[in-house]
Amino acid sequence: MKYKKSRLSKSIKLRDMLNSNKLEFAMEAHSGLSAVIAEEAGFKCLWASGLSMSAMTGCRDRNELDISEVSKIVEWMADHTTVPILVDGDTGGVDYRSAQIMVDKLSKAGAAGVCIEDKLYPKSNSLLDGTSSSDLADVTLHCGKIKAMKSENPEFVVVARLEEFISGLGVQEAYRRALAYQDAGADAILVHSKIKNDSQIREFMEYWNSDKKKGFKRVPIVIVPTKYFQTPTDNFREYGVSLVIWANHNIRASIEAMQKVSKDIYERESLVGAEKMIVPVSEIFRLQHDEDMKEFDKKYSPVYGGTSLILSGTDSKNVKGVPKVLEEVDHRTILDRQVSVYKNFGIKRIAVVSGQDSDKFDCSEVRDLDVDVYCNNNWENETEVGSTLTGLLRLTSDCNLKLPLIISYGDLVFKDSVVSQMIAADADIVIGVDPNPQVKRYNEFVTGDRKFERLDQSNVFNVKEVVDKETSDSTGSFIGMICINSYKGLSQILDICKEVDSRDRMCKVLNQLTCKVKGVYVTSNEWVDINDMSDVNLAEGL
Ligand code: SPV
Ligand code: MG
Repeated sequence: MKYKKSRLSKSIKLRDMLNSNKLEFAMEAHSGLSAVIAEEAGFKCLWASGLSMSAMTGCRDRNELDISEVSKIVEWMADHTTVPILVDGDTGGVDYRSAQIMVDKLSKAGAAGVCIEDKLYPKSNSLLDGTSSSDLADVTLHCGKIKAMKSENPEFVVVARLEEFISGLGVQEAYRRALAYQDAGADAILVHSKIKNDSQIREFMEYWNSDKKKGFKRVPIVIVPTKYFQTPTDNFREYGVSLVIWANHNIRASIEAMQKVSKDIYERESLVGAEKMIVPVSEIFRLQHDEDMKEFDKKYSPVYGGTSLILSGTDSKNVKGVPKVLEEVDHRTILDRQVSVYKNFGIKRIAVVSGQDSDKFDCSEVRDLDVDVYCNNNWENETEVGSTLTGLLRLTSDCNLKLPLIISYGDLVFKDSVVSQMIAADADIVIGVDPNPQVKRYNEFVTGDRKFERLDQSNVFNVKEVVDKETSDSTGSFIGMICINSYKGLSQILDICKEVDSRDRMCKVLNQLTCKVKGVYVTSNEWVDINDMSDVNLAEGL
């Protein structure tokens, strides 16, 4: 997905947030979906909560999920978001080696850092009653884990969590351990408290800030105010806290919503009540970025069932007296080359409009290509506009016409890239335009809303004008290819072809379109129009 960025940069982002002088916030998430929702709300950091991830799977928050399972959940979260994720690593496992494996797995999953608490494995949730000092891990065991984790991956953020207040001990023990964990290499300390006010946090911060004032280095402090939620956030700013974790609010919100909706549907035996309580299905698709698929499909999948119309209806004879589309370039006719490009895109229905020497199309080479040949009997008095009308009338006479419909002049040799860009552009009609000012082949000039720049990410632009005279605003020259991507575009082009004089230039038709028209800049190494032997040589090199 487009979101998978460098893991290293996410760790750097998290470390920068911790070390900024601003109070920052991390929102709880426990799945890919909740992570997307939290990022969309504006959060710059996510907390992969152990409590929530366990609850989401129906497990207890007691190390019932193993590290591979946690890593998989984190991977889904990281795959679909861009912000750093701090993972709740519980105790870091039984020993230093489990803690190292945890860092390895979580960093591979795309997390930015992990937080480990100084309790014994298996731990239970800190907000449950009954945690006592006998549940605490030995300081040296915890320091060993922190050192091992930092040696495994120095970039990966390690936050050491103090459970002393949770276990009924005082600030001296919490402070003593915080210093030990900082010395072991922790990037930050999480001070946990479950009383209903912030007095323990304030007390701890007094110790920490007093050290800082004396010039000692002290790592950033992280807090989890689930139980002291009534404390004004400005207090935390005042104490110099670095990161606040809103630790379980998405899972709690979802539990209430699911309970209400399940009960309502069960009791009513109907969806009538529930429908008003829930998002429409389209919201799921939006959060899944389903919209992107349209663009991906257009870019990467064959179009299966499109149509193409090759125009050979005008006086397009070559020197040997055959229509130009039957001219050979490196032992293959132009028609054969165009047909094979179209077939590469899954386009099956291909028609050629013939004019002069229509009988030349009645040969085994053309029959083998499986194309329809429509003769424009009035070819002598008409331009490409007349041939286009002849072709479109035939193609639309049955209701099976499949879009996109690509029209190409019969003297063109072009690469797949031309067609793929035209099909992928989001517009009713897309035209191919060569930005090279030397190219004036059809003398039809296009003005786009931006000029071609070699380093631009996209070659697609909005078409402002197509005229038969070059102006100072012209940004390129029409190459003789039109891609009709919508039925709106098709009906407009058909109506205009009927209205204008069939001896008019194609630019007259294109210029009257009111639907969304875009151009694609196509460079000379992607197409050639065949006029003479030098063009044939150029086309052979494509
Ligand atoms: C979690 O969110 O899993 C935590 C925070 O560890 S707490 O539930 O308060 O222990
Ligand atoms: Mg936890």
